[in-house]
Amino acid sequence: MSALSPKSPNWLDWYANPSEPTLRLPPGTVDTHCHVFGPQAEFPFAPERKYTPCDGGKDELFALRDHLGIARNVIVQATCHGADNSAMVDAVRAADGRARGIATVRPDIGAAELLELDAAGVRGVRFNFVRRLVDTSPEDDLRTIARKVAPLGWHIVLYFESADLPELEDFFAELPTPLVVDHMGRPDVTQPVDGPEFTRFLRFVDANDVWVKVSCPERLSVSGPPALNGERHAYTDVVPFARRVVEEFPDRVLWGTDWPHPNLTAHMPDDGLLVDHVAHIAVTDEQRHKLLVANPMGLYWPGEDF
Ligand code: 0GY
Repeated sequence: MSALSPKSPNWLDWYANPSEPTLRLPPGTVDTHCHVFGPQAEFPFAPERKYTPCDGGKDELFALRDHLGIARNVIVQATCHGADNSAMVDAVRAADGRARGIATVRPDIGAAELLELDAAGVRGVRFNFVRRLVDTSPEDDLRTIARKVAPLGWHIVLYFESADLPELEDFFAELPTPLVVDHMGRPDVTQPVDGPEFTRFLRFVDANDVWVKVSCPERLSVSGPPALNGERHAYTDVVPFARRVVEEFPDRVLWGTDWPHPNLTAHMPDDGLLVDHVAHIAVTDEQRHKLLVANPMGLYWPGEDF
């Protein structure tokens, strides 16, 4: 076997002992955005990857799920695994119906392979436009993929920087599947929540019935985590953005941990605190039930009881 690659310089590992959340998640809560990394010895990382992470496999993911009071996961293919979906599919299969997957595929993927992914629990593909993570994909290739996955009833998960939305918006609007946007389209939270950039994003969401993950406050925040003084209200500068989306689109918002939190540079979040953050962005029981249970169940486990 070839030698294992060392982690990227200054890589931050996931938080080993997350706190007990103060917020009790409603039964049936779905974490719609998490990843698995390897383990590398079993599932090697892709040669074209832009980073080499620490291991973060299915056993650790399921342990976190149980610790936080989460019922189900949607495991999104991480770019460090390229278009080799084996680690993600292995995790989804091992979850025994309690996980779905989002794959990365190439345009030449065949019908049999797509059906195999579908049978394993994959329900969508991710199109990634974040330049530090992937080489650019020609829009024609993405259209081909979209055409192939649409008949399966899958959706497309879009990951982009907010500054790139104006040039991508028309392409997104033409896609033939439901759309889900990661991390609220990565707003610049130093801008006003009613400023032109976020207003444009909200218009795009409204016009195209887009689903929005109000995830990753730790990635978007400039104010950062709380001081280590027992305060559990973190990432306060992101709250107005997430709350606005939850209030305007209560039936199309989704939440996720983003564990194992790739490519963070300043700090690694305590996943217990990320759960407590939910109470600040979805402030009523009804909002939280939609965000955490009803919406993701409708999208990923339609027809199943919560
Ligand atoms: C995220 C965000 C990032 C990375 C990936 O697949 C990935 O590598 O998604 C990032 O670096 O912003 O959603 O985990």
